[in-house]
Amino acid sequence: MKKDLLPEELTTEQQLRRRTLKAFAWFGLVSLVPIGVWKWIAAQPKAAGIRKPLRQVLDANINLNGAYFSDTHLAPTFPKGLAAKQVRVNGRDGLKSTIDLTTWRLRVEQPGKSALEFTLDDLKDLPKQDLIFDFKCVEGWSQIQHWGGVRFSDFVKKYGLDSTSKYVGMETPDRGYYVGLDMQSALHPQTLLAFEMNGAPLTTEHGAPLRLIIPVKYGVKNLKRIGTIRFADARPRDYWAERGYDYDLAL
Ligand SMILES: Nc1nc2c(c(=O)[nH]1)N[C@H]1C(S)=C(S)[C@@H](COP(=O)(O)O)O[C@H]1N2
Ligand SMILES: [Mo]
Repeated sequence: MKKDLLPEELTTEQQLRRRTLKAFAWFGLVSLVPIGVWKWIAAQPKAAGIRKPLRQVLDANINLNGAYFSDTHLAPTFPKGLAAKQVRVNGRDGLKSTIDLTTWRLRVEQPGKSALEFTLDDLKDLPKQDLIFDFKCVEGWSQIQHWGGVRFSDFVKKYGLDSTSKYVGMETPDRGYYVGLDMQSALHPQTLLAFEMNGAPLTTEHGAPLRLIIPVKYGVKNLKRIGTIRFADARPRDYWAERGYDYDLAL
């Protein structure tokens, strides 16, 4: 019988061949496991058109997404000095008519209740928040921007608004632009009703007198010039969802 050579007695070529064979043996063994697992998955019943074990992985991912932007998971914030001085302007839907800031009121509609109206001063009674974060547009640009306003959740709490509805819809006064938001995102601690940009009152093109800033969503959901906020269990209409975009547009 041929003597088994110690590794150091082998030529480089022999050592290489040995290692390759070893690797192939392991590869063969390991690949048997996934085949077995796959056969088992394929034999499982389907849930919502997908084999149950795969569906469960999907569901786990969806739950993870929810947890990612829960109260304890915040979008990264930056020091004021990093905020853009020239803030990009994008989208003028619902902003084409002129607006009289002295007569403007924020209208709030809730199921089974009469509509409420708020002035900007009513909002300014709440604790002011500054938020400097990376604003992201689906068109592919992002910019570090500095916004000031009050938490939507503080507004809901202070005026006892209906946080049990599934959705919140927001519209411009002329109804030319409108968005729908799931309640969890609306109540996120970084979601602001903003009346300031870079420490100064909002300009018309950035949504004066009041706009939405919602860092857990793409730019399109950050509605400028809010006229009405509507609480509802049915999914509110959404301008860009009607034009083929994903409804959630979560980051
Ligand atoms: N009323 C209104 N709000 C709007 C839009 C719009 O067209 N009309 N465009 C959205 C989009 S696509 C983006 S990226 C942001 C841009 O906000 P900015 O112009 O302050 O940068 O506003 C969002 N809010
Ligand atoms: Mo956008």
